[in-house]
Amino acid sequence: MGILTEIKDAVVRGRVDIKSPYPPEMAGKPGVVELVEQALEEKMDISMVLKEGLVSGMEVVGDKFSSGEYFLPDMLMSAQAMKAGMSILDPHLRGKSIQKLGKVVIGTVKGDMHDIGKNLVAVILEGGGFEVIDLGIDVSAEAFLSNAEEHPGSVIGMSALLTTTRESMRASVELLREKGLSNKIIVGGAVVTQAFADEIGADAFTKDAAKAVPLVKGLLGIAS
Ligand code: B12
Repeated sequence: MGILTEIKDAVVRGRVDIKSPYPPEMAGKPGVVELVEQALEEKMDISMVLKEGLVSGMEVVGDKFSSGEYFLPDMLMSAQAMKAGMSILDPHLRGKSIQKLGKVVIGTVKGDMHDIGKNLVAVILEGGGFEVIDLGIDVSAEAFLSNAEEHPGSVIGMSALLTTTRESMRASVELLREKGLSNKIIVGGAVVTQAFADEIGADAFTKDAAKAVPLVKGLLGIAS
């Protein structure tokens, strides 16, 4: 098995590290932590480790949850494994950019606790040279509004992973527009599409965290 497949498998099985007792049948075997460290030692491309290892593992977890094979605790274990892997990649994704190109305020919308994708976008934007203010999860429309007012000219990033919380995203965009704020808004998350982004009046959308950097540059009129 190649290292990327091993990382993917460890995410799917929720194996955090070698010391973890979970899952019992993998006792003593390396987890995401050791495997990601090994991939970095082998100088593997970081975006491949991210996309083909960690993120593709989470896609399988989502499918297993949809089909009823996985339950909430399984999804949680996998999320922990994914987060452990991300924390190792984090300094590499952040890069060494010193000059700040602009500010992005980002958060997961009200009612939604999913933060893996949002965190990834935040780290990649920081790596791309932006100052990122992370409001966390379950962010109300009012909180997006007050932060947009506090940081004029910032781009507002919103993430939603649930069909139900897409409506919180709509409400947040509407509130900013209603109050006449000119901050540009970028949206994303598993349930968001370009069509939905257009429908609610967001300025940009992407599925791909890496594309967030050129998109935000575009919104701020910075040449790529
Ligand atoms: C991990 C996970 C969880 C974890 C979350 C842990 C955490 N800290 O985030 C836990 C176990 C807590 C969880 C809970 C629930 N979950 Co859940 N979860 C997932 C899972 C498996 C993976 C999500 C993930 O992290 N993906 C990896 C990241 C990297 O991808 P991503 O978030 O999509 O982000 C990428 C892009 O979308 C984009 N992006 C994301 N945000 C943003 C923002 C901006 C500005 C931009 C530009 C881009 C961008 O960039 C990222 C990188 O490419 C998905 C399945 C799936 N395939 O999405 C289900 C899923 C989202 N969950 C689902 C459900 C139903 C739930 C629960 C309601 C289950 C329950 N019965 O309680 C609860 C809801 C809790 C709540 N109120 O939020 C459903 C949603 C169905 C729907 N359409 O509404 C899914 C799709 C599973 C399924 N197939 O049914 N979940």
